[in-house]
Formats: sequence, C-alpha cells, structure tokens
Amino acid sequence: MSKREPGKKFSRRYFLRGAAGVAGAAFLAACGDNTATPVPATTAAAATTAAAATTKAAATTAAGATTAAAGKKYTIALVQGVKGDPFYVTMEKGARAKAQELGVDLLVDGPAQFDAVLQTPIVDALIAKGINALIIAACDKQAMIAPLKRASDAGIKVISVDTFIGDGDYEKGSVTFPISYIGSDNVQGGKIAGDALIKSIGGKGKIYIQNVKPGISTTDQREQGCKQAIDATSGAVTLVGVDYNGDSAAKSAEQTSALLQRTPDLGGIFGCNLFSAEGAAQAVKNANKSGQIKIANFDAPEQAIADLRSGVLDLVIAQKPGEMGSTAVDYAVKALNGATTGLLKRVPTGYVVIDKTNVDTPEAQAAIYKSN
Ligand code: T6T
Repeated sequence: MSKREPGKKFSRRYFLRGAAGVAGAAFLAACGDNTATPVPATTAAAATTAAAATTKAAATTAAGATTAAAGKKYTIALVQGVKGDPFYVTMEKGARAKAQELGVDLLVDGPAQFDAVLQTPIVDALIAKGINALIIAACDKQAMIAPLKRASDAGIKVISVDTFIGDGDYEKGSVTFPISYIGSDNVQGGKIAGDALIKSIGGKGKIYIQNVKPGISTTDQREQGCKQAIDATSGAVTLVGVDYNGDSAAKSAEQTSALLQRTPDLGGIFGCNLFSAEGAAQAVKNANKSGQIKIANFDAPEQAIADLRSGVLDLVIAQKPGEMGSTAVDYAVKALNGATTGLLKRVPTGYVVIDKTNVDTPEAQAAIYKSN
C-alpha cells in the first residue's frame, strides 16, 4: 500500500526557502528568432555609448558597463546546452537584452541535442570566426574542457552559464581558466525537491528520480541533492531507482510508465529537468494517478504551470535563466574591458519555487519560462 497522504500539499516554506529574490530580469528587448545573427545596438543607451566612445577609448554607459573602443564592437557568443529548450530560450532573451543595452553583438547557437559531440564543432567554428567572448552551457563537465581550453588559448574570454566544467570551482579546482560560473545552486535545488517530496508523502515511502544523463553538472547535482534529502530520513524514505532519458520527454514517459507498473505503491517522483519532469507527469496522467503520486518538477515551462494548476504536479522549481544570460553578457563585457576586480568566479542565481499557493503572484508569474 502507498504510504503517501493524497490530500497533502507542499508547504509555502519551500517557496520561501528557495526564492533568493524576486524572479527574473525585465526583458528589455523584443527578441526574434534570429539565432546566430548579430544583434545591432539600436537603443538610445547604446547610441549614446557609441557616440561617447568616439572620444574615449572605453566609455561607461548609464548601466555602469563599458563598451569597446571607437568603431570596434565586441562579438560575444552564447552557446546553449540544446536549441529550442524554453530554459535556454529565456536565457537568450536575457542575454540579448543586455547585449543591446551595452552595444555589443551577440551570436546565439546550440546543438540540436544535449550532446558534447554536437556542441564541440560549434565551439570550434566560433574560435575560427574570432569572437571576443564565449558564454556556454557546456553539455558535459569533462568532454567540454578541451574545446573550451582551445577557446581560452585563442584569447577568447570563456564564461560558464547554467552548467560548469571540471569540478566547477574556478578558483582552486581542476579547471580555472573560465572567468566565472553563473547559474543555480543545483545541489540546493535537488534538496528543495527531495525535502518537498518527502514532506508531501508524510515522511515515509518510495521516491523515483527521472534524470537526463550522467556528466551534466546541473542534473548530476540535482540528483545528488535529492539523494541527500532521502538519506537524511535514515531509511524511512527509499529511492526505488534513477532512470536516464537522454533529455527526451518521450523516453522519460516510457521509463516512468514501466516503473509505475513495477512499483504500484510509489509515493513521489523528482523530474530533474524540464523534459524529465514533463515525461514523468505524462506517465502519471496516463496511469490515472494524478494527485496520488507527488511530483516535484525542476524548471518552469508553461506546461508545468498548467499541470500544477490541474493537480498533476505539486511543486515547480523555477530557475532564473534570463538573469543568467544577462549577467553573463555583463561579465563578458567587463572582462573584455579589462576589469580586474568585481568579477566573481561563482555567481549563484537563485530560484522561485512555485506551488498552488503562490502561482498567481507576480514573482511566480515572472519566473515562468518563455518558449519563443
Ligand atoms: O534544467 C535546465 C538546465 O538547467 C539543465 O542544465 C539542462 O536542462 C534544462 O535546460 C531544462 O531542460
């Protein structure tokens, strides 16, 4: 028999714990589908900056960032973990808005799948093109070290966004050449999800994790955080398994359906990213177990919010991808202008944790990802 308590909801405590501030940057520019196309600086702020830069080698904008010398605009590239994922779409919007504000060109590209083999040639092509800075969500923490070192050795400023390479400690760790790692605290995020699930199933029972694939820093750490929460129950809650779906919602649904067959008394599921959680929720819907099996959903696309409202999901953990993109562009420009202080090796961006009690607040609404 199931140990869960069907009527029990996640508490507001989880919203407050995870929310490190009001969600999301205000997106200042309309962003079209112009992937891999430089965005010209068209705002008044950028025009002022360009004019001022004709008299000074580097001019300070109203926002406090500096721009390139007269006649020379920096070209910064953002390489996403995968194209089309609303998380990275939202990150691109934040990056484009900041690039426009600071008067730099921004190229955006990403592989068709979350795969270092597909991401590497994109990096090599950007090195050959001669960009000034590279902001990247590396698809694999080991496999992307060599390509990114090639970029760094070519004089390109490298900034990690969302995921890290090596062990993520750019101060004293195994890899230190990137300027900064800007992204969520993913162990904390996994712990928020695990603690919430454990509470919702009454502190005892069975939990299952749907994940992407080993080697991605973010999702590895979320799994780790959830396992820490389970371990802290000293056996009252058990982990029945972890499946890896390769970033496919369809595969996640298939694996979760099989798990539900094998484990009829499952209490809760943690979906470690957008597609993992989407597939898990679909499987629970297909099994007519919505509301009976608790689901903590990492990432906040529109579908997750709809599923939260209809009772399929219990918790949506929204990251702040727009802020990640915006801060990364700001850091890139500052680094290119020779900043020697004020650039942190690690910038955690925080969460907005959404449940039924706060979904209509401005903070929660602002945190929902954009899909185009
Ligand atoms: O969860 C995000 C991102 O943080 C992770 O690195 C990969 O998956 C997402 O893009 C969501 O699909």
